[in-house]
Amino acid sequence: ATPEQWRSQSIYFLLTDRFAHTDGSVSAKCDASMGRYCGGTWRGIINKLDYIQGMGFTAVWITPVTAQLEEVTPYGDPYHGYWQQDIYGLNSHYGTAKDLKDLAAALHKRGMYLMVDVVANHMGYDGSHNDIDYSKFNPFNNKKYFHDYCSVDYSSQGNVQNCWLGDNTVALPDLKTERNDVHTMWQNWIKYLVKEYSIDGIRIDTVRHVQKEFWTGFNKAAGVYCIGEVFNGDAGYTCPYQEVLDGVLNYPQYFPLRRAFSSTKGSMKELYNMINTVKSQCADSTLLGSFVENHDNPRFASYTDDIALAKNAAVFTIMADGIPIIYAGQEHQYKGNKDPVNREATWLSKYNTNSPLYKLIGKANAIRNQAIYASDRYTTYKNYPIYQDDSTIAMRKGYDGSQTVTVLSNLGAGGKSYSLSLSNTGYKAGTKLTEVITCSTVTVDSNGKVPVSMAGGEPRIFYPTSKIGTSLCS
Ligand code: ABC
Ligand code: CA
Repeated sequence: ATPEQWRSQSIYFLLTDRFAHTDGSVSAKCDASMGRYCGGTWRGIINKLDYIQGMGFTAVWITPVTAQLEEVTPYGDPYHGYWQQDIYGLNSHYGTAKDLKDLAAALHKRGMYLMVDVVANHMGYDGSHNDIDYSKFNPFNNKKYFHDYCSVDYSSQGNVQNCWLGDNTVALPDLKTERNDVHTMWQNWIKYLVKEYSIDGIRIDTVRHVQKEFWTGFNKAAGVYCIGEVFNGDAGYTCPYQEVLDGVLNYPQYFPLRRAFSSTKGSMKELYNMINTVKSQCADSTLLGSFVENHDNPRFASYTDDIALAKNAAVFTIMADGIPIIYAGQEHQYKGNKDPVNREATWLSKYNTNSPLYKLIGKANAIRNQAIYASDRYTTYKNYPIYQDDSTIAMRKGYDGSQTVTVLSNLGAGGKSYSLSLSNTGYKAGTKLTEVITCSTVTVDSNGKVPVSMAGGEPRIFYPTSKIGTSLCS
């Protein structure tokens, strides 16, 4: 699928090993701290698509599918998929080629997309850089395809690109991506992978560790939307990667977003400012990936167990610019505080569809999906922050008459009740609006202001009642 088509999707991100067993077991043990395979499969995902679609998601991003190192390392297994050795083989722990193809087909039957994570920066090896047996890698079966060893030091970009991630326990041999043959081998592979497994989009790992020029050709060869991981909070550093890839994960937004809502003292101003910074520095904020959790960072609930704060963070993620990404387990307030314990198995929640965040995420995705359905330009309108005070932020997205207005708070569940009279929403005086969290209605006043009642630190999302359709709030 194209960038244009991806703009309107909403992504559920999961680690294949941690999402679902083939038999749907909810009692299988999984102690994330062990770093071992826990038994999730592609077939397991197929059997749980109702659960994912029930939250309004339209796409699933799965961790890498390639064949991995086979040993049990001191860090455990490559259950996450980032320690590959054979890029043409599949990780048999997740199932067969047929299972993966069936997953794509099952998603497509529902009108959903499959996004697959890929790594082009490195291979993985059980041991130190001195011990590498290069013949184990396919097709990069010779030392000549790799940079000489040095360990990454983030103070120099050349070093970040040409030195090795990993360590002496698990080495991540760094490919000589500037070689023409390596470039061609990667392009041939990504073309093959996308076609063979009917993949709709690609998430690219460790993008900042490969020279920018590499990605233009790689993205083109993939022929589908590519979103790169540039793990850096500085928009000035991260945005330029959108000149070589369709999109990047919105790490610049991630840090202020997490800080704004992870305590009642978080800064709304910092978040407000970052919305504008990203809009001005990135080529297209509507093609970025919006998230507040992933498998590399502490879970949101490890900072606070306040449910109202978690709701506001999730609603921001979904209603801001770009493609929302929710990390499996976020809907159950999982609270693992770092790699590897932030990779808890989803089945341990028993796939509870009544959890407050499961329902809230479902609602936010539903109103976003409805806004997109009602106006095909909804997603290209750039999120406009219209109001901010010490504990509130309000933002508008969508053209006149079909815009959403989202009002968020970080007062938390104990937050006082207060009212706002909101300007700059663009709604005409007299318009009837539905607030979709409470399913109540308000009328825009004669001065064009929207009366907003905040309470208990809960988020608010407004949308014209005439366009809301029948499934929400009826
Ligand atoms: C394993 C064990 C860990 C153990 C570790 C040494 O080895 O599990 O317990 O501590 C995979 C696995 C990991 C595994 C690693 C290494 O491989 O998932 O479990 O850790 O073997 C991607 C993936 C990630 C994956 C890899 C490797 C890359 O999402 O899951 O890890 O294929 C860097 C990379 C980034 C990478 C991330 C984990 O490390 O750039 O691609 N993610 C700074 C740097 C970033 C750096 C980050 C974390 O630290 O700038 O480049 O990311 O190390 C902000 C700044 C940021 C700054 C942050 C910390 O602060 O703006 O720039 O990030 O303010
Ligand atoms: Ca590199």
